Amino acid sequence: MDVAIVGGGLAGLYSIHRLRGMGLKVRAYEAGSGVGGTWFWNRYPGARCDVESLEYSYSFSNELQQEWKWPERYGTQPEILKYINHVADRFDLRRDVQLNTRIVSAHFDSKAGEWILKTDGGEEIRARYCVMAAGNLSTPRVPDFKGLQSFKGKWYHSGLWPHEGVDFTGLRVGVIGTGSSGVQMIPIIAQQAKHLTVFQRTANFSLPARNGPMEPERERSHKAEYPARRAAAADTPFAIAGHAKPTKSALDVSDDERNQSYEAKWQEGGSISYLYAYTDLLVNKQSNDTASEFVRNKIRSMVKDKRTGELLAPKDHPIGTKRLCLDTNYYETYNRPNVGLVDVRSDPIAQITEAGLRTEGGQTFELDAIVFATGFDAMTGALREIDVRTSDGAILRDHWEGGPLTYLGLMMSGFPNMFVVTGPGSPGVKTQMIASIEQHVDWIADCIGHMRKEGFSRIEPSPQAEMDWVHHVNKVADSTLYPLANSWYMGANIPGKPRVFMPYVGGFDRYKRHCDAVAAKGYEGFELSRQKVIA
Ligand code: NA7
Repeated sequence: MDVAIVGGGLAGLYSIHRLRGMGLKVRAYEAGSGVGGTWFWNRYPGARCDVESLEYSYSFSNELQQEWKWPERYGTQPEILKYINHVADRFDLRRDVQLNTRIVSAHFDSKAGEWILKTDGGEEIRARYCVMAAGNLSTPRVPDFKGLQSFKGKWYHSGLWPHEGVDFTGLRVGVIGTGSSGVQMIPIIAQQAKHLTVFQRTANFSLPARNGPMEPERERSHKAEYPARRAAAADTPFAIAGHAKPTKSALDVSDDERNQSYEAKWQEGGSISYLYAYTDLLVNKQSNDTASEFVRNKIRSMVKDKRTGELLAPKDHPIGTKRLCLDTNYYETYNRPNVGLVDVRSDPIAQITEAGLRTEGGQTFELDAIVFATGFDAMTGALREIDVRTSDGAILRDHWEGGPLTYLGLMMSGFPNMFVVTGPGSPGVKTQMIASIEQHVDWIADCIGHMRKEGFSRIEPSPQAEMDWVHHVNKVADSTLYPLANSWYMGANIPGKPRVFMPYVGGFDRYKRHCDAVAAKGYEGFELSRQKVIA
């Protein structure tokens, strides 16, 4: 085989299509019993994309993007999964996907110039190249609470949701976590449950999604200009078109003008447009304070109970430095008589008990079901779970001991011919993800094409190029407000994980130009060789 692909989500599927189109023999290995990755696993109530559906879709086929009809402004999980399955069928991708197969190790045999992958079923796969398309938020994490095994009720994690769904009718439910997943599921579970208790450690900023049925005129005009809109998106930091580029600092305008502009964005719905209101919301604390305070005041005005409203108004991080959530009736849900909010920052969860949960301060809660919306071992979790090593002695877990090291988020020094799609050090999670996936996979495909044309058999970044890139990623992050938040971007949600800022936040546009320039300069920073392979 030419290329073994780990993962059958949006990245794995596009890798099959793109690489197979070059005449390469490829195969993707997917742990799930279906394709779809994130959208296969995250079936919790209310799961929905926070990027508009006309943007959050593949661009590689104009026919596909013209034909597909998105019923709503933001795609629901079932709708997106349906789309992914449609793509798998339309481009005949399934024949190169092996489902129910988890890759447990990947060893590079330097002499043979091959990656040898082992599956959980004991199968061995040999391939010249390995593409890691294993996802950024694909390793669900249940905190290590004492006593979980003793709990007599049922518990769930947002990212491992039962396919048959869960009916919470008449139950006393506890949701732990108020990130995007919690914020999406809480309003829906509240409608079913007899009582819902939300355990909040950190209040998150959330903006109204203003979801609704797709407006026919919006769809028509978007589709009429689809290729041009995709090109325009590639020229923006978030890879999303349609928002006027900001020209002013938030501090350059009067309070009235600023509040009017925030109000207009609030009414329009969507997170990117809000953060894109002024040039400096993510780099200047004083500017950010204006945007943060506007949302805090909205929260206070929506929640009737003053104490609850104050608890829900985030104060420990600037808006946008943790993933900004989008919601439908999140704050209003706390006005329901059957919903309560518990602050587990001031009184942390001590343990799960047979009957529910107890805090360190001795508060007890009787629960029939617990939902962990506690997030993922983000960005590095999926790769660290696989035993990646080479016959020359490199071990990925060691290489990343102090935080992930990559060049461009695409490759690691010492690990030849292994590519990562939207890896740490790339802007992936800070962008419209599918745009990043396509850009990465196209770059990888072009790189393999170049190697074949020039007769190279081996590529890896130089240690220096990798180090320079990691420094650059950190320097860019340090020039922003992002490091002020304890986010999964920083590995802060996993006890003991190195606190290193992982995504590249210099913008998709800058990053893409840089990757293109690296390729144009003969893959600057990479070591290419014509290794004599001993078969
Ligand atoms: P997130 O955004 O990582 O949110 C996880 C939430 O769970 C967050 O509120 C955490 O609080 C909370 N959490 C985690 N561990 C604990 C413990 N031990 N006690 C109490 N609360 C805890 O995950 P999501 O699934 O919501 O979203 C992931 C991404 O998917 C999202 O950003 C989008 O990109 C899509 P914390 O903030 O760490 O204090």
